[in-house]
Amino acid sequence: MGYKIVFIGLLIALSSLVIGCGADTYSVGNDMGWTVPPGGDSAYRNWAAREDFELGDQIIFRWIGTHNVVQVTREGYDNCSATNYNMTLSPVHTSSPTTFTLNSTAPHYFICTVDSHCRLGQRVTVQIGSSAATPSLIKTGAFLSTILMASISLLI
Ligand SMILES: [Cu+2]
Repeated sequence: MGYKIVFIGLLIALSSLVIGCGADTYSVGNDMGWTVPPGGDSAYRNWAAREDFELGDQIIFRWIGTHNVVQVTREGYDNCSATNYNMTLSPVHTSSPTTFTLNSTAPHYFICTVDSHCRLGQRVTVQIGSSAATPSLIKTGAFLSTILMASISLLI
């Protein structure tokens, strides 16, 4: 009987490990960091397009020099404005690094409000639940059910 309890314990540990692996951390712009990108905001569009963001992931803004980061609404993003309180969804963070957790499936918009940095391209949209994120969820589910099936067949 003892081995069954150990095995079930191992199973629970393994499952929580798999679930824990779901949350990732992303550094905005990778090596470029959070800055005025040379080619306009396409630099951040391209960065975001290459990543598979999921609920619970963390994104880190790192910068050198005078910048800040504030989460804004779509309107704030489009207008490069955080002056109206209706457009801001977070305080203006002025020290690097600043981390945000992706806690809703709605698009997340971030801008820098220093001078004309946003208009020059220092803004980014982070979109969760894109089609690219689905395969990893399916993989996790398939892996978990494989473990469960294997354990059930061993216990019987
Ligand atoms: Cu800036």
